[in-house]
Amino acid sequence: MARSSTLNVAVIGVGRMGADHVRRIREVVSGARVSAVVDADADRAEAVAARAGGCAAYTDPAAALAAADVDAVLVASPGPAHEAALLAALAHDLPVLCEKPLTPDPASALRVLDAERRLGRRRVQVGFMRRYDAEYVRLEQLLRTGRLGRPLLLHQRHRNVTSPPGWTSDLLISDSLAHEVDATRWLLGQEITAVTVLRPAPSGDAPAGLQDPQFVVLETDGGAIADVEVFVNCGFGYQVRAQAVCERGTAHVGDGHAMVTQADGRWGGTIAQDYLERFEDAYDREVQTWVDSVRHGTPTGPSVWDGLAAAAVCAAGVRSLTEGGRVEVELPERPSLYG
Ligand code: ISE
Repeated sequence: MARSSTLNVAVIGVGRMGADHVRRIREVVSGARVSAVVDADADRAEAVAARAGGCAAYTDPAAALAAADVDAVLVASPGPAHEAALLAALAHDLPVLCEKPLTPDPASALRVLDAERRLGRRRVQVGFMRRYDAEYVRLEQLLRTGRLGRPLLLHQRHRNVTSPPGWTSDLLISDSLAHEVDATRWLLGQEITAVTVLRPAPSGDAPAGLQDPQFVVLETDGGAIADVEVFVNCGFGYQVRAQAVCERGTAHVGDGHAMVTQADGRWGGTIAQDYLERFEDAYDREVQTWVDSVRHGTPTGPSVWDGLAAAAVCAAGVRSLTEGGRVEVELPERPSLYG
């Protein structure tokens, strides 16, 4: 693709997240346009394509990727559909931004990694958006300077208002905790070696049978310990926080009080209700950075290796949840392609 030309993006999966990315590419991001949308629901694909204008609707990802005016792919379909979409995109040597999880399990993530390695260059970026959130970026930069000494502990919180219908206890790990798994690896610059999932008494407000909340302990190869509360029916807001405890100080992000009011004998603010609101700026920055990077070469954000590492940690987490106890993470050697 010529450097100056507009990037024609096919968006695969136009449910809530994918439709928001279509809007973002149309209204916020520069240097790209949506040339195709794909969804198993033909009516939904048609409706999103009509809103986007100048865009074709497909139900079959393979047909969309074979179209002449597709330079890049954004995958926002449900996790189990990612492997097929990623392998098809890599077969066409197209750059991809794939929503998390890369794939739902390590075996399929490894197949994607092998396909990218065969191409010999990075084509895929994984949508771990915390890496583009202004507060998280500041925390990562601070930790990297070493000014507070070594990070010893990382306390994280991941709360959703309610879980989607049919949600399972495993999904609190593979779909929600996956973000904190990546944030832990990125913030600390360390790999996670073992996972222990603890099961507090479930909330009476969670659907029957759902283990919610969960408390997860992650051990790293640098000797740090990270804990994560995952609570997806907290009822009051979407809250994602991290506090690093270092040798000479602590740093805390995620309170994000944009405005505090004081009136009628009270003070307070509002809490975001979902991830599209809480991470709106981060998503904008993520997609713009991806577009800029692929227009000039290869994606620079979270890689297939990061997606595989998250899948391996989550698989260990699901085992700990179901069998109990501490489970070690099984991760192959990091290939040189991923530095
Ligand atoms: C969802 O898929 C997300 O990615 C959200 O960021 C997360 O908070 C939620 O728990 C997941 O199910």
